[in-house]
Amino acid sequence: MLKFVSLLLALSFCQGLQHNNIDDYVEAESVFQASKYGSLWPLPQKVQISEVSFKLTSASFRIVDAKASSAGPSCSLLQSAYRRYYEYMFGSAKKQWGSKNNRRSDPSDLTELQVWITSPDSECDGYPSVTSDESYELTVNQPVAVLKAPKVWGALHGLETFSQLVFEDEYGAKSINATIINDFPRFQHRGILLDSSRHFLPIKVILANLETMAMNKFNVFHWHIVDDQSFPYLSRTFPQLSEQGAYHPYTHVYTPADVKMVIEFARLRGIRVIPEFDTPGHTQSWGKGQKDLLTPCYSGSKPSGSFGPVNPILNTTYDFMAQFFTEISTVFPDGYVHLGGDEVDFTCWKSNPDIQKFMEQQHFGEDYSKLESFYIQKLLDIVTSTKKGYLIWQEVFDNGVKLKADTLIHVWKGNQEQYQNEMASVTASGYQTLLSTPWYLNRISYGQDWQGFYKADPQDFKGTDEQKKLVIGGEACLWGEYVDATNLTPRLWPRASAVAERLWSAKNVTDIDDAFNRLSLHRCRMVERGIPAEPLFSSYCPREYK
Ligand code: CP6
Repeated sequence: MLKFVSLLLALSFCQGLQHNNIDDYVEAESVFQASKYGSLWPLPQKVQISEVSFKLTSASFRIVDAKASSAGPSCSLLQSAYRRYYEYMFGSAKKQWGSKNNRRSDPSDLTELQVWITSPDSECDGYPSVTSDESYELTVNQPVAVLKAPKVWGALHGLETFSQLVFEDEYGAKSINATIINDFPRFQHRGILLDSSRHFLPIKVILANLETMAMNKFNVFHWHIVDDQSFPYLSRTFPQLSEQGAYHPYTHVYTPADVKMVIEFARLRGIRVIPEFDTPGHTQSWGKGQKDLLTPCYSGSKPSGSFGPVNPILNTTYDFMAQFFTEISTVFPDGYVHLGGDEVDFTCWKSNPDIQKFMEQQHFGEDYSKLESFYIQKLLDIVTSTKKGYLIWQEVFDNGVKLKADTLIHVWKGNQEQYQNEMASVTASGYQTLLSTPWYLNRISYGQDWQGFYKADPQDFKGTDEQKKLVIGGEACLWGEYVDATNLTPRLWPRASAVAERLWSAKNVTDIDDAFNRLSLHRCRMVERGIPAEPLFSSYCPREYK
């Protein structure tokens, strides 16, 4: 009771919240306790759930455009979302979908969800961006439910929330409580990093991940597409990069058509695709197909035959980068690219006599981070000329590289004290920032490690309100050294869901017991939807053997 009261105080808009049917149902069925918020995940900003409930049947229920909506039948983004969510709620291949005959309706049935895009430009045919309006209002009442959103992006989130409100009563009939929800994200940038270089990730794994991201209201797919180990990106301008650098030149590559498919699948779910082409380190695979791109390492006075980071002293390097990033700027529609810049090893640069000579000419002394900055600054100018913004790992900021004011600094290193200090100093310099350090999901340990992910808050550091506003969100990272198609999904979900709620819900949504109860049900829902998400703890799912 105490917990309920404090939650009510914390979410003071929840007047009128009563004990509801979801509780009765769940308490009877499972070992975990029911939350007042059923299986909602991430928790919306404002929720009022009444004890009044309605039935939904696949025969009589439809999702339709509201008459006044600025998006009509020609908005295929919404039409395909209606179909997707109808199938999640009622199962697939229901003949009744869309047909008006044969609709019996009981007076207590909920028969329609009307989707109303209120802004004149629905953005149906556009791409989501960092400034997209993702808000929505959902009212479930008789005889119809109404989902109002300024843009399609909010409507997509509202459809997910609506589907999360539907539950089965003890006879297996679908029900929904009268509900009012007003929702919007706490942070604009809520990402997942997947790494397709250490292991090739088949397209269907990437698409399944995007589908699951939408269930968790994530909106950025950070595609760490290439790295030292392999170069699966098939470049039209430099096809030899993947011919020589992929694990296999035909089967383990992302063709232009594959990349297009990923971007469109993501767009239809309100997800941005930000590719990362990490340089000057982490580039061994680039060297296979691009002669003279990497620095030759020396042993004594002779080349050793091995190569280091990108060679920063050759004009040909910058000609290559200009052509390469011009292609990237047209292939990926998002306004940002991630340029990496992390973990540059200076050993090879130090061994090379031509680099040593260049260091002298430039008066860099023995400070190889100056050489790194020299390279990055030229790269940033090249990418700026392609009209893209950029994200970079924190080392680039740490080395004092001159950055455009709208550069996003991605914090990934250190312990809690160190990353909080880093967030403080990045924002004190006026840059926007993203946090990943506490959310390295590739790190596994025994027990409920999702609780640690859940407790981390990207605005917990010493700084002014102005500084806190520069934190635009965070990303959960799943680095690929120990992950491929066999284990990616259960390693990521539901652990990434903990990050999803931290980045979407209000700052004061921190009740770990309530989170456990909702997340357990959310995980069962992901499993029912065909996503092999691992369990949080000893438990069973309400419908797992049906
Ligand atoms: N690859 C690249 C990696 C990592 C980084 N960059 C990494 C470092 C430490 C851990 C996990 C991943 N594998 N390109 C750092 C941003 Cl624990």
